[in-house]
Amino acid sequence: MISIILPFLYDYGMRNEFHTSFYPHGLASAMSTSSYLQNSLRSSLLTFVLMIAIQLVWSNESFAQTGKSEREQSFEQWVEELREEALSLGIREETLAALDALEAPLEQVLKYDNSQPEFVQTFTRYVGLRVTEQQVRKGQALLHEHAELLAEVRAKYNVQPHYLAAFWAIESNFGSATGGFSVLQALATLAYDPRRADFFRQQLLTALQILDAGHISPERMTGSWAGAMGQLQFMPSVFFSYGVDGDGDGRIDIWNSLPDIFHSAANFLSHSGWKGDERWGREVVLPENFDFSLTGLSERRSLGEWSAMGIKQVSGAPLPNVGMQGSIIIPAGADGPAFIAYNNYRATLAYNPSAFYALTVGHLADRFSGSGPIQRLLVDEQPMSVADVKQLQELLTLAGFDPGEPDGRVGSRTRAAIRAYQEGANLRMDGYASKPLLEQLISESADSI
Ligand SMILES: [Ca+2]
Repeated sequence: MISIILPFLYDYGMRNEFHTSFYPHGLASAMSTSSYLQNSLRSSLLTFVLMIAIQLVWSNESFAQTGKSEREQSFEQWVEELREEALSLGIREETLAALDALEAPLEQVLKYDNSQPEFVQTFTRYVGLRVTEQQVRKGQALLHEHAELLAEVRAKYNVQPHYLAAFWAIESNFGSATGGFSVLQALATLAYDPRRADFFRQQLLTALQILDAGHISPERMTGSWAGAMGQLQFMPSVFFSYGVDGDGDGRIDIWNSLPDIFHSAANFLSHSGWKGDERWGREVVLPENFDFSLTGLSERRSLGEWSAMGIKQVSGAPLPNVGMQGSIIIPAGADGPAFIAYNNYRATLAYNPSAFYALTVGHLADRFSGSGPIQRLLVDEQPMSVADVKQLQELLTLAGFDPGEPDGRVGSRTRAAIRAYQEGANLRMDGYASKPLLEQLISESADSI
């Protein structure tokens, strides 16, 4: 399953490197900051799979405008048909008794699924919610507490402990926020809903296979509203492909067993290309005259080349003289912080194809090892609302650029259109959708009338 998903996913990550989790934003408008944090913490791995599903639907038009909104088949008939398919896959009848407990589609799941963000998340806020002094101290204490297990996992999969702790922190707040939904119920709700039915039906059938193998009971198979499970927030297909029985009790339990949790996460990362003798990247300072069209994952150069352009560590020291390649990532535009991202940053995107996510995992891991905060975070950035982004897209179109359908989402096409506009206007080509850029386009369009 994952082998089908991964290339797609990687591509998605490459083209949407600044796109952060769509769902957490949506949740943010409906919830307090603390519950938002809880939810965003448990929505990263699920997000990557969801985003693929969303991408499929959003690639042409907003899904609100496409597809049927309701099935003609009743939920009960649909469950019966699913049961037949599961039986044909060899899932035992006694396992399928869990389907008897399914209720009609869960309103709460659909509510989360349909929630829309009002504002585009800023990098400062995203990091600020996830990297706090308290989280850093907690992570350090847990690294100490589980040092022996983590060393064992490192020896086997070549993934450093402080990174595993960072994934664990961001996925589930070290296991304390794993989501309280029945995974079967959540997946059945989303699979019955016609919009992304095929994707969630596959996840549901895989969840039934996991139950059939006896890894967990249906009652304890809990997760997010979108079916991301346990302390790692693995979707069923990821569990199925990468889950590991770390404690050797015959079951893979990513809900309760720390050996299973760390082995599974490290196994996934190892298969995603993680290198245990490298860092993820680091914050850097760009020279005054830097060519911002060189930012982004598609530009990959040796550290020597970046050094020759005048890029330095934030301490002012030169970049290390090692044979590694990196890309320059600017999550908040030309005025915000800049990072050089190595191979492990790319591996992190396999977990969740979001630059904000990958930078935050890397930064949190650095903090666990004693590094300081990000030096150049913007403190007073005005967030763009979704309506602002739509207006920006409309104005770019009027000015002869091609940001795609004005949908209020900053995707790769919108960034490319911004860069093209910036090039013509002799501006720094950071491709970043900001308020000042919007204001400039508004004033230009007023001038041209
Ligand atoms: Ca186990």
